[in-house]
Amino acid sequence: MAYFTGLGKITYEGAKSKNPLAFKYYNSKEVVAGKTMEEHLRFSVAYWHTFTHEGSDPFGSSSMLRPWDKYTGMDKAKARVEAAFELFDKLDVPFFAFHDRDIAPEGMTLQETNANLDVIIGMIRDYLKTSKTKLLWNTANMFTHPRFMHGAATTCNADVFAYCAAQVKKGLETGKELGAQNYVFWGGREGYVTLLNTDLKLELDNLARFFHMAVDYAREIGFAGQFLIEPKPKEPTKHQYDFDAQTAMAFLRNYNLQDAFKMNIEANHATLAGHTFQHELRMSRINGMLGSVDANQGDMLLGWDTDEFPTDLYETTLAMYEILQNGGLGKGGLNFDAKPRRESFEPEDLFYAHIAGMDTFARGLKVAARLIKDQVFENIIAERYKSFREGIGLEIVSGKADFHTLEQYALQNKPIINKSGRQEQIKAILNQYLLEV
Ligand code: XUL
Ligand code: CO
Repeated sequence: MAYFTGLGKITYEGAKSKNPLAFKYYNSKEVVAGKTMEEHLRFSVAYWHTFTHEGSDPFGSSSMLRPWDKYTGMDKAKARVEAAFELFDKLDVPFFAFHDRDIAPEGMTLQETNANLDVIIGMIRDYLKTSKTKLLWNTANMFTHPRFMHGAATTCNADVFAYCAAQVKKGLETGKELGAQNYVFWGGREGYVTLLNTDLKLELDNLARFFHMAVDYAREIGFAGQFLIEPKPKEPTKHQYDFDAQTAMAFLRNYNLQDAFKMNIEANHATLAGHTFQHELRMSRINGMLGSVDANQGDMLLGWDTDEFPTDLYETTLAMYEILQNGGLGKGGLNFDAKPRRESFEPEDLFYAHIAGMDTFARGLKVAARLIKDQVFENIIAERYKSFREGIGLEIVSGKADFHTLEQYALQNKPIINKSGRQEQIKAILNQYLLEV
């Protein structure tokens, strides 16, 4: 049965089109820097925002009008799968992503919960046989139910740790069965609220134990997906352990997990950590750990995770610059971890929102490709750091210098001459590229 009646396939009509239900910049087959847009961008629909989220916020109840809401329980879960594959097809997106509890409701016991899951997994598996859309990643929701109040793998309650292990074990089996390209760990409850009642060392050690068990089990069952950690500094927990990319990468190295994971960088999580989106992407990239992206944006006037669809060209351009410099996202993709605003409650808003996000990233890709082709930032940076390619700078970076030789050099009292960083001029160049492509 059709859920988005009256809405057809969304096609590319070009920048002059006035049709709100058409792509203006995303032309899936168009080749940019040697690959099609579809191959570069690897868009993914987030099941939770698009099919499960009902529009509630801490002050208000559901606002979304959803054609599957006439059903309840497992019937609603099944209707959502049908609607999902209809939307994937109409938007022509190559991927989607879900949490276990997005796709099927919990039962009274874990057995019942898993049985509910199995029904929906079977349905999704059947759709995947004919659909072009594949599973980018799945994950476990270990934050909504009150059992996770003290944490999931970092709980003070060993029974909860065991429950989480069972949940992720099932998640890895699900990922294998549905051919997931990745498996995500986002630790919404992995953190603490006050150190006055927290064994910080035990919680971190347990988190590492949990990850090692997951790696071992994936290997045991032959799950070939890439493991991803999704950093976020806070919300819902006051201090989350995977605070930002640098913190998460240091944690992985401390516990010898660095070869088994990459980062899933979310734009709004970056800004909550006091970073730019580009900072988190760059930090992951230069460490060889940029795996995937949750593509959204926050609101600079609000202090929480607003999960808006990305419409800021400046941000998507700089994000695509990092992704292109990374040689692409490999098994990762651009997952729209984003929801239409509570007041954009009609079903077609789901289409407008995705079209806006896809067009903004498509345009960002083209601008970024031109910036790289012209080596704009590379030339600026090479010039700025040229003192490290000759003389004393070359001795420093080639490991020949030490404090003795550097002191001797400094004692020559040669005049130190700095040059302008030209930030404003560089931003004006970036604007030229943004406006000209
Ligand atoms: C929460 C968030 C999650 C993860 C998956 O802020 O981003 O939806 O992406 O658990
Ligand atoms: Co996310």
